[in-house]
Amino acid sequence: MPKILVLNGPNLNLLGTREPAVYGTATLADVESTCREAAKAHRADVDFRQTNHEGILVDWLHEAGAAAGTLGVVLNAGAYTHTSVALHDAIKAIAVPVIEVHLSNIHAREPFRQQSWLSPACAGIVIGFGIAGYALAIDGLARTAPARAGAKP
Ligand code: CA2
Repeated sequence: MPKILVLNGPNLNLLGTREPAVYGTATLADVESTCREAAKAHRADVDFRQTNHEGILVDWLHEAGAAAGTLGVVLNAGAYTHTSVALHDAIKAIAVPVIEVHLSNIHAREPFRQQSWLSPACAGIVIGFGIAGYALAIDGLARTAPARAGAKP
């Protein structure tokens, strides 16, 4: 069965505990269920992970690039989105599509959140749809991955 790797970055383990006006009330476990449900419709498996460490996200992206049968990666890199050249380079370095997801519309927030170092390296972006954005990203990956196979610039 094809696999979709869903990677979550720093502080997303705290989802649902604070700032409901910005991030909603769903927890990361709810995000995982949403992803599994969305992937099931495409007969794909989900490998769902969270870390607070930038280098671990880099390692996981490399792992996705090396694994056979990975349809793509859904990545919410949290605050590393706005700082990490290392993640930009890792996304560029792998031949699987990476979809950047954000719960909130980062362009409608503080100026420091309006810059993403990841967007130029990603195959697609889903921003501002709350946890539904993860399902939209999985849907987009599953619909476009066959056409993309081996075609990442
Ligand atoms: O909107 C998003 O998905 C973000 O990636 C979330 C990150 C933020 O740094 C990005 O700018 C945008 C932060 C996630 C932290 O989430 C928490 C939620 C509740 C309580 C504590 C942290």
